[in-house]
Amino acid sequence: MKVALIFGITGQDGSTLADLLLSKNYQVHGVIRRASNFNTQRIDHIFDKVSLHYGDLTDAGNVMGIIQQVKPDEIYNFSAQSHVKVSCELENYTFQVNTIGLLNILQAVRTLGVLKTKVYQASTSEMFGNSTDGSHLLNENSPLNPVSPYGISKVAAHHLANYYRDAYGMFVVSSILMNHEGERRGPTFVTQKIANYVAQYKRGNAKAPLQIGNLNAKRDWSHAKDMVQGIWLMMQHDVADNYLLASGEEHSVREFIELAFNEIGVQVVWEGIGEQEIGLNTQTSEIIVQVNPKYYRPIDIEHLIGDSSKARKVLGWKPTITFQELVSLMVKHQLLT
Ligand code: NAP
Ligand code: G4F
Repeated sequence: MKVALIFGITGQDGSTLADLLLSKNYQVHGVIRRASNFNTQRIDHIFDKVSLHYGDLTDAGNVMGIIQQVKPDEIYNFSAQSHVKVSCELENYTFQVNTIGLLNILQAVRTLGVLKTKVYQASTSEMFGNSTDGSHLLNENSPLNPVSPYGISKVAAHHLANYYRDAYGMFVVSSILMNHEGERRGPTFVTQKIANYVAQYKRGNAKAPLQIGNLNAKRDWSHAKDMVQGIWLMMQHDVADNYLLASGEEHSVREFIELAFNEIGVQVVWEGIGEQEIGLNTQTSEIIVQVNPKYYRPIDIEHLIGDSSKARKVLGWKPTITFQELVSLMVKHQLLT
């Protein structure tokens, strides 16, 4: 039985990977943070099947102690201050968790001399910044031009992963993940915010129009289940390497909103431009979407679209859930909750 240790098991990806690893008969350990309220909603259904350890990635001694105790075959690092806009306000903290946090894992594995332990790092398409205007696909070799503290912290971590692999021969995989969402997505990311609003609107509980920032930003959106499948495959490969996972399609926030409302039989028509833009329910002329500059970022990424041909060729990975299916799954899930 393989032993896995998941940092960030309470998050979208960590909990989704835990389900996958349990289905493959792993012994699964996860690190959870002490919170003033329950933070285990995403793992409540497997609570008796996983071993949980209190921890925090910024506490090097704690990280070392957990790794020494669990002796994992595979460590998956999903822990992060993962919100891009929040990183513009919590700069220092974002680096402590996203960069120093990974360093704490790498140093622990090296110091403990458990060099056969494989380490996975969740890197991100946010590292590319505005490297493309959407006219070409980003891949593992594309330039990294991050435009947020989050992106910069993840670039440093990505380089640390490369360094530990090259300098010490450790099995360290860093995957560049394009956006991925799903039923477990955090409520402050744009897709879940939209899906949640649409369900409230359907129930007649929406008190004001959906407040939204940059409608024209385009992202390459996949489902988290497809991503964790690719992540697991990377960790089973003979050689540690970096892989980019993507659907290869980009869609705008505006398209996501239109499709989400279509799920409840509402068509959206747009009027106005910039901060004055609104979305109307075509049947009732009611304003259902309103641009709110509060959700703008100091610098936003306008296009993200990826080329995952390396992962498809080497790992045999491909996404199975389309963009349309993703939107539908998320809205249906919100309608049930
Ligand atoms: P998420 O839902 O925000 O989960 C983040 C996890 O990190 C949570 O379990 C959180 O614990 C934990 N965490 C935060 N600070 C921590 C700390 N100081 N010590 C220990 N744990 C801490 O993120 P996600 O969407 O699953 O993403 C997983 C990883 O992939 C992240 O590293 C993210 O940056 C990266 N990524 C995500 C995407 C995407 O589109 N989802 C794309 C590219 C890369 P709490 O539950 O207690 O908050
Ligand atoms: O959903 P988002 O907050 O995701 P973002 O910034 O792309 O980051 C996510 O994907 C990254 C991978 O590229 C991950 F590394 C990161 O951890 C996270 O999972 O925003 C998506 C787009 C942005 O352009 C944003 O400006 O939606 C735009 N947007 C428009 N209105 C909004 C809103 N974003 C949020 N969160 N809230 C809004 O009201």
